[in-house]
Amino acid sequence: MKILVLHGPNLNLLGSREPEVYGKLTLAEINESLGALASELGCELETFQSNSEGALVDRIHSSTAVDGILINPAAYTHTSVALRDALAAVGLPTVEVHLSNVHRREEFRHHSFIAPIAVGQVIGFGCDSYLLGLRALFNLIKK
Ligand code: DHK
Repeated sequence: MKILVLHGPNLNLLGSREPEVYGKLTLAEINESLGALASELGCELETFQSNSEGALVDRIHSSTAVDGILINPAAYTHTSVALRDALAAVGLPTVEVHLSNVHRREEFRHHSFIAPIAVGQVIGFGCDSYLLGLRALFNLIKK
């Protein structure tokens, strides 16, 4: 089983970016924790971060040898029909995650274009959102 982990814009700055909102872990540290959990579960992971909407869409299109997608679309969550359409087009089970609880934040973060095509969301638990999301996606695909 192979799972593609996608990180959206500005997540490359994790660690130094608004740590009171997004936590102190860097993206490399989050990817490392995901890698450790993937080994424990016995699945393969591929991780990709981009600040560019088009690059994320292209990566989704080329996800042919992948069984599921774990995505933190970051700001594109609230703006991107293109990302949502790309995920719908490939039709892979998708779990949406967020480090912060977007519903406790500004109104513009309350709407997700991705949620209606995702199997589920895990939000508000920092790095654990990713780990819980990976576990849930793995269990779903395994069924
Ligand atoms: C990350 C971002 O960059 C924001 O634009 C989202 C999300 C929330 C997060 O909590 O992981 O609104």
